[in-house]
Amino acid sequence: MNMKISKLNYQVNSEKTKPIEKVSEIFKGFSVFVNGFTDPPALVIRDLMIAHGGEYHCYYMHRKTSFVIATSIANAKIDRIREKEIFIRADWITESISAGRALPYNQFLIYEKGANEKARIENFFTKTTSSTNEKCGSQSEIGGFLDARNPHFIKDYYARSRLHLISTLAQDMKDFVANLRQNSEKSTKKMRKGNLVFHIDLDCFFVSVALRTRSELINEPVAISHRANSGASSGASSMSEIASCSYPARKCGVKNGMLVKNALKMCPRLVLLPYQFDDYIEVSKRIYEILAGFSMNLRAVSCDEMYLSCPDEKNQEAVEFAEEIRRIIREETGCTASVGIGPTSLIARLATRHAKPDGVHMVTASQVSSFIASEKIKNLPGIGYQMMDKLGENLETCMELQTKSERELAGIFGPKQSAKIWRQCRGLEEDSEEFWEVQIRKSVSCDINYGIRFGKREDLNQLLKAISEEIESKLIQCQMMAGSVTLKLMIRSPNAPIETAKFMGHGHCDTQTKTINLTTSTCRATQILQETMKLSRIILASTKIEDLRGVGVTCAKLKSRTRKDAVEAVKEMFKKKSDVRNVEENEKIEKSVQGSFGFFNLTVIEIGKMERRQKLKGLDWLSMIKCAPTETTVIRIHRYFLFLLKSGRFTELRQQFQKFLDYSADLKKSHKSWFFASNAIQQRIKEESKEFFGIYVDFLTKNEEALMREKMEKKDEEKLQKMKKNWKLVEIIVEESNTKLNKS
Ligand code: DCP
Ligand code: CA
Ligand code: CA
Repeated sequence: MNMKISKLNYQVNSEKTKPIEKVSEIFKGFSVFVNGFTDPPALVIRDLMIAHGGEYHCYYMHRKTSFVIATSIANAKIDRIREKEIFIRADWITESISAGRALPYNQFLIYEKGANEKARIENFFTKTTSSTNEKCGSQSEIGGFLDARNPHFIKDYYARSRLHLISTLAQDMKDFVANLRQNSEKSTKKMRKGNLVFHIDLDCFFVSVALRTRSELINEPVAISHRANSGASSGASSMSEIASCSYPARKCGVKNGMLVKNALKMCPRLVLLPYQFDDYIEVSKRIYEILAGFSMNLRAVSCDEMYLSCPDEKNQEAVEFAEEIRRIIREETGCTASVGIGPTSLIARLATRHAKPDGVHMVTASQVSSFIASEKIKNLPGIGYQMMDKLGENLETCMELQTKSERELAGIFGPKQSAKIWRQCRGLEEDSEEFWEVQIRKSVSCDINYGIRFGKREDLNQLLKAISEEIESKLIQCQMMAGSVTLKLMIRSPNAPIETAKFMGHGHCDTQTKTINLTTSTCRATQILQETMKLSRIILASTKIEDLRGVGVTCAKLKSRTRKDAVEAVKEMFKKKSDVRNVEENEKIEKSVQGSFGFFNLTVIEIGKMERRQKLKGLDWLSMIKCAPTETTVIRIHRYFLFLLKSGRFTELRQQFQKFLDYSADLKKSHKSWFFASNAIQQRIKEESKEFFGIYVDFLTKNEEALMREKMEKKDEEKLQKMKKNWKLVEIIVEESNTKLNKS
């Protein structure tokens, strides 16, 4: 066999078979074997190698073939790789040719056994090192990726993990809704389900976000995955999963969660696009803000899905209302949402499937029994594959399930579950009290079970420090203090191999946990670190640090911070930032407040439904300032900017306010008295930022302020004197508006 292989390899490389002009000798002594789809494809690689003095092998020859050229490597395959088998990417060839020499292969490495864990796992730590990585030492950054010894590890781990992002976002949105309702009037704290429930879910969320800037792909089969490529074929061997796919792709049978390679088999035209994590966060937050503007009776489900209950909505107006929600979401985020409406959350959720994509579907109370009859059993919430399996038989629709008595069901699922299923398949399942109650976060945690190969105690301490900091920022974000700290360590089982099947994975482990109850609650990283280090010493007393494979910290017994705690925390944060940064860098500081406090105080201002809707769309101050300022217009404009300030939308505040000041100083665009009114409002907002955030949030940069002053100086001095009378008046009005606001 070896002879045959050698012969074939010889034939391919001999110039007789295919005369290829030799242009250089840069690959002299190197040979490659191509595995799977690559870019450039195998035939081009063959010609390139031969033209530049190298060899192309049709078969892999152990210890003879220098490199295997591939796009990626399946996790399962890593186990089977032999010594000296080196997997590299095809761009080693193209880049070497353009460099005029064979470049060191380790820059293009996919996997090399042993060799100091030079491997790079597909889907995870890609070669593209960020600028932060580059600064780090080489010990914890091998072959261009980070392991848990690197201080940037957690950030990197989270930034690349879509599942982590999805679960974090869902929890963030629950916190948002909880904060909103706890801070708002008593009536909304205890929410009662209304007579209609709206279930809102974005259509192919990740794809919708991607298509906002790629309108040419709107009717094409598109999917989001880690292995994004402009040409579909290069992803064909990939083991990546499809996170989200467009509706045209679904027509070919592609589904969310499917492996890319399978999806490409079904739909070779499938266009793969990369993740846009930051955009998902932004759109998700915006949608929640929009919906909170309609009703506080909100239940967060995930980053793209929520329930809204409207006690006062009439059937005939409900569809109109749903269309209004969809219109605003579309206009403000560029994404389409579908809405299902029903008398309970169960029916609303099932109705959404009929509304998709980009539609509304309503089921009235009188339609429930006929609607539910034809619904599929597997679409009922809580019914997974396992339960369908238990059910056995060929039951498909709820009507078929209705033939089973409660007793029969109890025999299969037990008494509690069967009662629920019995009601569900008849559409009788009502929302529980808890369903509409505030969902308060019970714990905050950070678990790392990847990339952990420590050599000394200090490595673990560094990771615990990073974890504690991560938890601190989470606690601040959700305005909670923790009363207990739990440390979970995963330790390699005595009989488990040191090298795990999944590269840098945790393999088979024994888990040990220890909890400590705190005498006073905390959100401080320093204290969390102190406790976890104590706990780790206890657990590791009889274990080697080299056997550690996973570290997790959970802070529980959470209690809400008071408003005072929160303001303190903001101050603290500014103090921290100002140590390292120039305080003048307003932009950055504003961002950090925005980032850490998110929606923090959206609710401090209680405003009516209509008004809130308007504020979210933006106030039409442009037309208001055409006439002389009145109490109403000054109050409304002031409230609008205050709203932006308190909801942490500083960038918008800055832009809008600058425009407002410019226009107010322009006699063509505004009534003359607005010049003073706008200044008074600016002053007031500054004061309020101090009251609220503990510091003056200067939402106009120095330059902009100087410009304003310049403009003012250019104004006719005489006119100014006349107007000064109005100035006092406006100040009083603004003062009053503020008092009213505080009372309301
Ligand atoms: N998601 C993911 N992996 C999955 C399922 C979902 O990464 N296996 C992400 C991508 C989705 C988002 O979560 O866009 C929302 O999930 P949905 O289940 O709501 O699915 P889509 O929004 O993509 O499609 P649909 O129109 O069916 O709601
Ligand atoms: Ca969705
Ligand atoms: Ca969803």
